[in-house]
Amino acid sequence: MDNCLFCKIVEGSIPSNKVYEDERVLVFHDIQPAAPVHVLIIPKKHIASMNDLASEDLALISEMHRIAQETAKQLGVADSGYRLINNCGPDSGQAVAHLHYHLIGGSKLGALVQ
Ligand code: D5M
Repeated sequence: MDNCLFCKIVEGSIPSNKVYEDERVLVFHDIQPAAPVHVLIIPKKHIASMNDLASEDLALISEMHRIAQETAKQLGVADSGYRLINNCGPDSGQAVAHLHYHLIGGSKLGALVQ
């Protein structure tokens, strides 16, 4: 998708600090970390938001959850705990219109809603 930041990261025209990659999913460090561990888990396919998921995407979403579980282990937060967050739409603060999960941990996390 033209003009999508995360599509450009998938293509490699914008660099990222990668943690995991396969044919369908990419995991990379968030450029503005909110905690000691903060990575983004994205599908390589452009899906604008959770609202745009189709039933054909359900296997992909399931795979992203399995990769989140593995990434939490790899980054050492599986036992201490972490959050897996999706922002969808303006009120959530979604800034990048390419579906992504934030995996955040590595410290005691504060209240989610202010
Ligand atoms: O979160 C979008 C997230 O994307 C936000 O935490 C910053 C992050 N971001 C923005 N640009 C980059 C680059 N170039 N690399 C890594 N991370 C990036 P949202 O849920 O849409 O508010």
